[in-house]
Amino acid sequence: MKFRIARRTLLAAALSLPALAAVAAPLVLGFSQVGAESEWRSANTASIKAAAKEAGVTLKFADAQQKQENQVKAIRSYIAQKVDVIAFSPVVESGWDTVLKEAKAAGIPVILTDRAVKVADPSLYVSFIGSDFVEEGRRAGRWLLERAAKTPNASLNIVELQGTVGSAPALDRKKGFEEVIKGNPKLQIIRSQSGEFTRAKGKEVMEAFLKARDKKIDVLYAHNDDMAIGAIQAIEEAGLKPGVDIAIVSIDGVRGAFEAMKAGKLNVTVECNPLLGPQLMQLARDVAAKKPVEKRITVNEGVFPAEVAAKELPNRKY
Ligand code: GZL
Repeated sequence: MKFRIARRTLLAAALSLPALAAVAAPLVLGFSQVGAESEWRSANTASIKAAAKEAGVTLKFADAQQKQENQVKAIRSYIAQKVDVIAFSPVVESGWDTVLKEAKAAGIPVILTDRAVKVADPSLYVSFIGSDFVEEGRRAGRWLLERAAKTPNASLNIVELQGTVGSAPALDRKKGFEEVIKGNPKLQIIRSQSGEFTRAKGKEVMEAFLKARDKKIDVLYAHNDDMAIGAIQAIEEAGLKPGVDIAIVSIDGVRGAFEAMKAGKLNVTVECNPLLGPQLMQLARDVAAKKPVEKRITVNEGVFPAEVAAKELPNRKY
């Protein structure tokens, strides 16, 4: 009798093995995030966390507080934990070759999200999913060209709040904007400085721009909405009307920008979509399953002038 039960138990166990094997262990994704510097970043983090939960992916998440050394530490810890895939949004473009070589040597594929890196060997990452920042800068420039064309003979002095020094969005948004306005005698950038993508620093730098009274400021070009919102406070405290005395063109398309446009304090925002979570989870699964993936995946984005802000605001997802 005993023998028969044992045999039946063994048989049942043997039959269930393929079923067990079919329910593979959840994918483990190690993610290093830039920080929590802006509304855009918060929406990006929320999208990644929600998508991981939805996809049944085990997410290990680290906030680097905008410091590259913290991202390198986080990537090294994911290598030590032998995660299946590593993904990160690199705070700056350079300085990644060594740690990405360590990930490659450990056989762990790396996905770039949001921002790009400059590395000698592009095989150090399998795919980069994120916006085209040069095009975002061009879109900001094109909006200003159209506005300038409506104000005949006016020459417009532009001040520029750049993003984080050395970051792909700061470098590329500057490049795209200048590509469009160059050669136009009516448009000149008279001052340009980093506001580090934050409201506080954006306000502080705009205050300094306003204090240097040598040239009238007609336009602010901000590399993200958070710096523009900080600058709006500085402009108001200087007794000027943002969006009227100083036209403001910005990038991201966060809720705060739509509210500022509704209030007549911001003139246009160029969308930069932070909701990359679902695409990242699918990409991580495909990479883990060794399926071929696109090296460069971009996201669709629009341009939202103040005239459409009120209508659009209820539709915004971030
Ligand atoms: C752009 C992203 C930038 C946003 C900022 O994809 O890297 O970083 O424009 C954020 O708001 O801080």
